[in-house]
Amino acid sequence: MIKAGDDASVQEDQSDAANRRARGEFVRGVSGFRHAIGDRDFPAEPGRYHLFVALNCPWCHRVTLARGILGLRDSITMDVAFPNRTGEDDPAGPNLWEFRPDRVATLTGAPLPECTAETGTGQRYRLAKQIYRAEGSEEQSVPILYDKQSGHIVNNESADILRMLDANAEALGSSLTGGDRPDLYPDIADLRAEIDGLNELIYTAINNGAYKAGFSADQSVYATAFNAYFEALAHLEHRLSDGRPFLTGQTFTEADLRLFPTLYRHDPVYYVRMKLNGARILDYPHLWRWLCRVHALPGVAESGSLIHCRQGYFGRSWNGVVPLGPLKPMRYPQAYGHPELVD
Ligand SMILES: N[C@@H](CCC(=O)N[C@@H](CS)C(=O)NCC(=O)O)C(=O)O
Repeated sequence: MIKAGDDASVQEDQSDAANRRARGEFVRGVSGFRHAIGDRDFPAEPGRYHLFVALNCPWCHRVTLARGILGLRDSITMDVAFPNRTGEDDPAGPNLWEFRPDRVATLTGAPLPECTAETGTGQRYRLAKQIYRAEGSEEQSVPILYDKQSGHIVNNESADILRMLDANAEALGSSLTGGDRPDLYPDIADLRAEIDGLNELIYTAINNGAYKAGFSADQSVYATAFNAYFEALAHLEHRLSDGRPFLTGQTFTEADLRLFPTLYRHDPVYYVRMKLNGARILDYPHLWRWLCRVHALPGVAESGSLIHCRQGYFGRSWNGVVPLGPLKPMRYPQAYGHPELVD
């Protein structure tokens, strides 16, 4: 059973969550579907599994990255929700992920070509919530890994999904063989311990830390998250300062994959939207070169979309007007093609 477990690298401590939320702290809930490909009910087979994602969601970005990097784009189908969830006027209620390829994005003034209808269940549901309701669940989050054959949700925890796609890539029909397919979580005890340690720092201070800063309505909670975020960036900048290409050394691992979605969003989105204006990634030469190096890896660039990120993070807040910057030193994501910008 290949799963990431429920430690601090996967989910937040839920103790006293209601009071913490009442005091203005953003506390992320936990995922309830934790089956695994490889279980008796969910054998690893090509073409059997489907992903429901939103491209602005950094947790979904983990699984779209794994699908792309591991050569699984043809054997695992995927639907993409519109980046903005339903509004107050929606008959089904607000804050629900919607599969509406015709919906117009304020940023572009047109529908978003990556958005799809819901094609995984055969029911053509409008809302992700309906996929959960069919299982008797009140959850409503993305990503969702779905079994098209049994018509059941396998898992909705990105840390698990990424780990099980890596462990079952060959049996799932990866188009990459042997050395061409990265091993994201190599079975080497010391290296796994190092990856686990990085995962915990990156999840608590950076991936979820960004939300703790941007979505908390309490100055001291924000300040604690802000400081922890930039301390973690400084720590990782130092870790890369010995010239290693990736966080644990010569090879790209799960720790790199987990860090990428947040740093990809930092300069063009989080710097403004999450009030993380302590510095840009451009101000960290080693992290900038790492970001450009990962962005250039096969299967990475097409696994994300800054248009969806901008539309999603700004499209419903900030009176729906989406900031267009940064323009200097150049536009994003084009800037990720230029590691020399920090030379
Ligand atoms: N722990 C989950 C978190 C997933 C999550 O929080 N997704 C957000 C989108 S960024 C969501 O759908 N939130 C809506 C909700 O939970 O109602 C994972 O990593 O997969």
